[in-house]
Amino acid sequence: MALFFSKSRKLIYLKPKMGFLGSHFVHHHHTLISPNLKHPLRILGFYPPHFAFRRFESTKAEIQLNHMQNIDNNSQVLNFPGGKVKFTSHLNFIPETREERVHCYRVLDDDGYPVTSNFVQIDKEVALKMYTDMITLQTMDTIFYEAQRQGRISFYVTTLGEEAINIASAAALRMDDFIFPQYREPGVLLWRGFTIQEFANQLFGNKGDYGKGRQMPIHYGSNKHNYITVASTVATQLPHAVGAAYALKMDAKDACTIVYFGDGGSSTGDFHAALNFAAVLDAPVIFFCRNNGFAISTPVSDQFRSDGVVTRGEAYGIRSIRVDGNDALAVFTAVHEARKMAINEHKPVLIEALTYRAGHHSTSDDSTKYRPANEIEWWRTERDPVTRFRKWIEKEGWWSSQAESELRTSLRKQVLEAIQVAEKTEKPPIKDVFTDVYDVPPANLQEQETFTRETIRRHPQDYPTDVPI
Ligand SMILES: Cc1ncc(C[n+]2csc(CCOP(=O)(O)OP(=O)(O)O)c2C)c(N)n1
Repeated sequence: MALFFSKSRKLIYLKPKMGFLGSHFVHHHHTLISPNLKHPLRILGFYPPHFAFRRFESTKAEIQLNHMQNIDNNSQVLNFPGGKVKFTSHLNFIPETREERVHCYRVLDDDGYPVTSNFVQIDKEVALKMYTDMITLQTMDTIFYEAQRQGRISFYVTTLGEEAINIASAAALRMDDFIFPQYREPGVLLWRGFTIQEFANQLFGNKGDYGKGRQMPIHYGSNKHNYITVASTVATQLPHAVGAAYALKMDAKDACTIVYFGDGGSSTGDFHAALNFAAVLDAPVIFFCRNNGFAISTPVSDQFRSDGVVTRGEAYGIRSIRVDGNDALAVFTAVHEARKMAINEHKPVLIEALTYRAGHHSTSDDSTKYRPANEIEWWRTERDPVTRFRKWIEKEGWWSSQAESELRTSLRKQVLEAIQVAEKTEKPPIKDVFTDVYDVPPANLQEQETFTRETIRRHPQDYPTDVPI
């Protein structure tokens, strides 16, 4: 297809007769669809009275074309494919930011007092499980982190500062909903019943690990709990969650998917592809962004120029909300409502939870090298999500100092015992390195297995004794 201007400045459009690859052209004159000021023809100084754009010969294209030609002159509305658009004579560029940043929904103030009654009520039993799981998460983080420092495990990532996000979002979901985690959401798995021993088995890569010791520590996963295994590659879980959500919709399941990611993850191509697919497919997926201020050492000021991540929802036609990620009741309410919209209306929803990564990125990081120690301290003391939730349950009369110290003592014991058991449990056998990918292992894999076994036979002293051969 080619476009030319005739002497009368009418746009002439050469239509390939045999479809878009054809070489035989015929001339057509078409009615003007008044281009807006951004149109290249205007930039060139042309004001063609007639303009049309036709792609292929198809019934669909024909219908679209008819729509485009149907301008309602009275109301100055363009019937554009996808919906009507009003014309304007104002040369208004949409500003890059709003005058005011998107507000952040919260329920509890820093002292644990509800500032609104506009939230989903939770009963005592749920509240106490939420609090217990937050403390369990904290205790696991403290002790497993130490175990890494002692060289007993190779790597660890804490969830410090993001306990409310983990536990409250999990509490607002149902077991049939599928979880697509990044790596800082073990609390969701904990909420679903994954035991401290199961966490320890994965960290130590022993034969109790469902990944058979083939992954780095913290790459948890559990079929039983609808928790898709963590992938190191940032944000690859986003398109997966959309596909799974679409499948749930097709199967008319009363369930949705939720996908967690960080502010860093929102800069990947996968994020954008996932949001767009979810919007056009009406997939029941909750996009949960933990905006914790940093992607390792990259602060959000270097991550994006937009008002965080929440504003991106609108760009893709997705409902979105910003919540205080350190307020368990706000997180619970937002996810609870988002789940209803996702399932009942088949709508994706984007939640941006503002929080702070109060620990280092991982055991391979020292965050004091790129952010002030007093900033970390302020978030740990003044804005700690666990303390805030504790103040609320205490005000409700559901918790006491005695219950607190009993819980902490018991959990510490449980985590230490789990480590001892995990450490003593033997590793998965060597053969597991070579299984589970191919039904029949290809020749090169068989060669590698033979080579590994021969090498171990020749140098037994260089191989761990707790890996069965
Ligand atoms: C595709 C990809 N790029 C880079 C990395 C290295 N990497 C691991 S974690 C991380 C930061 C991610 O930050 P964010 O998404 O904000 O999550 P947070 O760690 O803050 O929870 C990066 C860049 C990776 N694992 N995968």
